[in-house]
Amino acid sequence: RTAAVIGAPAMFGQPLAGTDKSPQLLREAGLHQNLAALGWRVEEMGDVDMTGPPGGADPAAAGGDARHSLAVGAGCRRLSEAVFEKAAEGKFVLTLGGDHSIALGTLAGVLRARPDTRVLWCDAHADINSPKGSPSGNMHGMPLSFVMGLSDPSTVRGLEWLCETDVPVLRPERIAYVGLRDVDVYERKILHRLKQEHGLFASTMQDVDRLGIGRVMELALEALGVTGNGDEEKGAPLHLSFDIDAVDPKVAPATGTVVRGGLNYREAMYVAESCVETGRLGSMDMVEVNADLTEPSAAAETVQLGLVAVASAMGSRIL
Ligand code: DIR
Ligand code: MN
Ligand code: MN
Ligand code: MN
Repeated sequence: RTAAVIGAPAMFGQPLAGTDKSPQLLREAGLHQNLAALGWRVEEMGDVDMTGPPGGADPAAAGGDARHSLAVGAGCRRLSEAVFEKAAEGKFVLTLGGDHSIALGTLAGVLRARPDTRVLWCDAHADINSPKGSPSGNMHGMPLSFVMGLSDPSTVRGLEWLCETDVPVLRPERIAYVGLRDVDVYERKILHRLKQEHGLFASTMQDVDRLGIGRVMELALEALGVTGNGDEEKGAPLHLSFDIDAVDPKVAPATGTVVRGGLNYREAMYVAESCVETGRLGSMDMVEVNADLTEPSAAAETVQLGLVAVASAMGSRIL
């Protein structure tokens, strides 16, 4: 099997520089060797330009309620093309962020190539703010709002391409949250409504406390309809969007929005392991690692955690 590795060194979806360095740090930590050891043929696609629109207009100049939307939109457009191409070739698509705004690009590309895709969103945050509902205006808190058709991309400068491209909307039944513990007021309203009207699966850290990660992942994958049944040819593909801030800051300190009370090391690995065990996992994002925010040893530990989470999702096993 072939894995396409795509770098998405984005930083304009949030205010802190440094997320743009992660793709290179993950590669330097031994990503390719790790994947090769797991039996993958690795196709390195290099980094997509996530800096701004062609022509170089000041990315800070546009956006309004969606800050830096020209840069985020232009980068995600290029990223979605790269992801679409590799997904359409039937390859595993691994995208290295970058902040979580890149999921706008990866999901647009994956959904276009594989319209049946289900999404496991492992994150402390819900990332489903609209530009108006967002308290921060940071687009890493908004990707799902656009991909799920809850906000109109045609109203945001830089995102017009998303309506002009043939991207199916991600329905609420097709996304499951794990790790939630920091949800904004507007997001709560949305999640409650989607839960009630569509049976959205949105689990929180309280569910992990109560049920354990094993049962939470079982319920999440059941809700998505991707429980392993041995039939590799049939069934919907699964995408794992892994925000490193889902993991407790004691384990993953180098990230922009740390929230205490997160997944421990084994719980984080288990999320990845149970995704690959479905036999349906076809793509993954690893996002929000920011090595500039801590001292070097803590940063290296966080990069390493990102790497082992990727390896776990791509087949690494204890025995
Ligand atoms: C907050 C923080 N919900 C916002 N978001 C994120 O600004 O929208 N941190 N995503 O990763
Ligand atoms: Mn996120
Ligand atoms: Mn987050
Ligand atoms: Mn529905």
